[in-house]
Amino acid sequence: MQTELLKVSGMTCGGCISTVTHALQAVAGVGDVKVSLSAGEAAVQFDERLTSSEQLKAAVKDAGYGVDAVGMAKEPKGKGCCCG
Ligand SMILES: [Cu+2]
Repeated sequence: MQTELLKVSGMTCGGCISTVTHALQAVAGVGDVKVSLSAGEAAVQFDERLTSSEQLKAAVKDAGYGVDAVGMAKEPKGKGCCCG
């Protein structure tokens, strides 16, 4: 297992946290997921034999949020919040 820290943009409430958390947990091989709204980050523990950080990022994007690896953060430009 390894842990990837993703920078997630567009999260504004607890509903966003659960949307992102569930999207990541739906990826095969993902274990523990910890999403921080204030930091705009998701710490994802995953089995590198089953998935990759690219798939984790794709899952976050599919859920409607922006994502970047830490250190490559850009301005938020996601589709916006689950709560409008
Ligand atoms: Cu929200």
